[in-house]
Amino acid sequence: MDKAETSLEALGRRSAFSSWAMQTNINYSTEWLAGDADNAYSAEAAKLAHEARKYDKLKLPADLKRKFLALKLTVTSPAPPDPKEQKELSDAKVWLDSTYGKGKYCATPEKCQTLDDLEETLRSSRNPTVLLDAWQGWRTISPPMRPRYQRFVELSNKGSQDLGFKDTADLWRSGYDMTPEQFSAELDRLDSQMKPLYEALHAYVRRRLQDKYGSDIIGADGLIPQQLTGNMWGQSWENIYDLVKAPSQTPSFDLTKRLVANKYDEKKMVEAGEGFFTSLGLEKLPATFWERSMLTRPRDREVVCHASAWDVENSQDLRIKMCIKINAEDYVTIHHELGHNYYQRAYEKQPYFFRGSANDGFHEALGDTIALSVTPEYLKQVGLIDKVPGAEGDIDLLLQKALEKVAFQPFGLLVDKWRWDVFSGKTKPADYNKAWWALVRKYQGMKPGNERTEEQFDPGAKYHIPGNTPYARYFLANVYQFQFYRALCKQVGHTGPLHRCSFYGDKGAGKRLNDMMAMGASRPWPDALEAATGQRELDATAILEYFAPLKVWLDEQNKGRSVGWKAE
Ligand code: X8Z
Ligand code: ZN
Repeated sequence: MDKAETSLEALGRRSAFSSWAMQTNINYSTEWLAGDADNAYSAEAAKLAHEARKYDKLKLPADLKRKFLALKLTVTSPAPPDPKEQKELSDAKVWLDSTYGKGKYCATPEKCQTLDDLEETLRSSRNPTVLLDAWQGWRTISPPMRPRYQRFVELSNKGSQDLGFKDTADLWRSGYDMTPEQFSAELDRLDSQMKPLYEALHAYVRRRLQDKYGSDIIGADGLIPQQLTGNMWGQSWENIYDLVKAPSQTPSFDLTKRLVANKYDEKKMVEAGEGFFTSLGLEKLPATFWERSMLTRPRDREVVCHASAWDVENSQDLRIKMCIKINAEDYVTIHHELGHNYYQRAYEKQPYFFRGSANDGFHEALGDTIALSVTPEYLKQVGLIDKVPGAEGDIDLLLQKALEKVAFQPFGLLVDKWRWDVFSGKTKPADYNKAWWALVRKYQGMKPGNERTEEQFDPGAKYHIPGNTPYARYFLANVYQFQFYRALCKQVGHTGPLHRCSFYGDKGAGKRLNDMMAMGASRPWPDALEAATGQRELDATAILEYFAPLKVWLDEQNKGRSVGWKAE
């Protein structure tokens, strides 16, 4: 095990440098380097994990057993035994990632738009024709991915089977200190706990969209057209807050406008995020963070803009890679990314296989927990707004947050529901698109902007599919973050409605979070959760408690109207 940790740490570092070079400057040479380094790491990990199977039946100390499992799970798409196929898999991974990064919609050869441009259109346009064009235009980047994705699935399954898993989905669901079946059941349990809240929000938003765009945009099935949600995938709806805000309530402030008015640039946005973490007693980011991070889209080269946080060398080489826009959405995302960096720094001293979070949902939840503390009271403290809205503004504040968090959950679930079926073979390649849209209808209660066929490959137009990043982690994170937040608010002695709590400046809250983060992946996740919250279970009551006043209000608004939709 010591030898495995040493060799994978070195190969992992090489792979991180190559991948950073590729993602911040996509070209033939950097793709070659990234593919080569990924291949070296994956092949070594597969070899070691395969050898380690001989210890499967031994009774080992808990620590060592955990490390052996981490060794098997270290590559999310494990290399098959044949070296030629290993190389083919690594090359496919890099190609899919860079193809997404380079993706452009060219309505005419002279007019090509990147994802940032198209997302801006979805955020701000209220013209249905323009919205549909941007929505379907982005989906022109992914049909070429289809055959390669199919091959990627085959090869990755071979690698997983060689390690004793049924398929790659089985491997992904093996990292949660319970069986894969129990994990799926946990997600369904949480989903049903939150469903009434989602349905109430969905019904309310649907009506307001009808008010805006006319009643014929919604058919008898009650499904919302995805391109009208202000987001490319309908995964969060905060960009259409202006359309759905409660007319009778006091309008709350517009954070995007306040950022612009206060002359925030990209760097200042990140400094503001850092300021929250340091207020909790955590150290400032290292000087190299500012030298090596990529904060804006470069004009002279292709990059992967999807936001990510890195610890390239595990020695304070923290960086983020992001194409920041001055708006409220990116303000939250910056806190999310810095949460990853602070987590990485906290577990730096752990042995290689324990340098990770308790499970992947924890890593995604940390920064979001901080961002929940970005309350009007906090924004006033840092000078972004002049006046804190009174209690009469509560519904609007909650509505705004629900458009971000509650709206997300069905999407957070469906992405991996799709992949689990793809990896297991339940969904055949000939039905990739059909299966995707069936899940969108079932969970999101949405429909595509226009007719979709198997000529297209719409899952490939969402970063995490070509980027091969598991997605259930974000669903979990949305549950965990409210558990963390509720516990910390209790610790700082907050009274009053939960959503008005900010633990900004509280060193005790910072210590509690950091102590949990410093455990890394060394203990089963319920232990880490307990350290931070006193609870050992995933529990959606915290998110439900947060939104309880909004739920009452939504139910009133929806009285006498239909709630729900027909998915079939
Ligand atoms: O991918 C991300 C982060 C990087 S880990 C920006 N998120 C998901 C997404 O964008 O789809 C954060 C929320 C969900
Ligand atoms: Zn993240």
